[in-house]
Amino acid sequence: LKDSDGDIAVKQAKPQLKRPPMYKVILLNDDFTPMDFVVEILTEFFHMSQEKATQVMLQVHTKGVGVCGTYTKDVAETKVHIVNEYSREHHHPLMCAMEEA
Ligand code: NFA
Repeated sequence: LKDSDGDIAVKQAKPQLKRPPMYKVILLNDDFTPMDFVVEILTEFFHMSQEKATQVMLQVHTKGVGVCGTYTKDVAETKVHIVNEYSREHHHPLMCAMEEA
């Protein structure tokens, strides 16, 4: 790259100051998955208390979507995978997904 004086400007590596993007892991409502199963997912895989898990489950049930937690990309991807696999194994249609926070 040449600057206004015609000098060659060498591109300098800028220090990495940005934090990595974070991702929300979300649960989507459906008409079939038992409420107890959703609470179990939230306590087992997202380390929520029974009370917090019940709140989040009811939020998903009434509003259609709820946040399980916010994680780095790798961790969010792994959680989504594990939850969806666990739900399928138990023949429930529960859907877990992720979106940039
Ligand atoms: N809507 C489900 C039911 O009435 C419960 C549910 C809650 C499913 C949260 C998925 C997520 N059994």
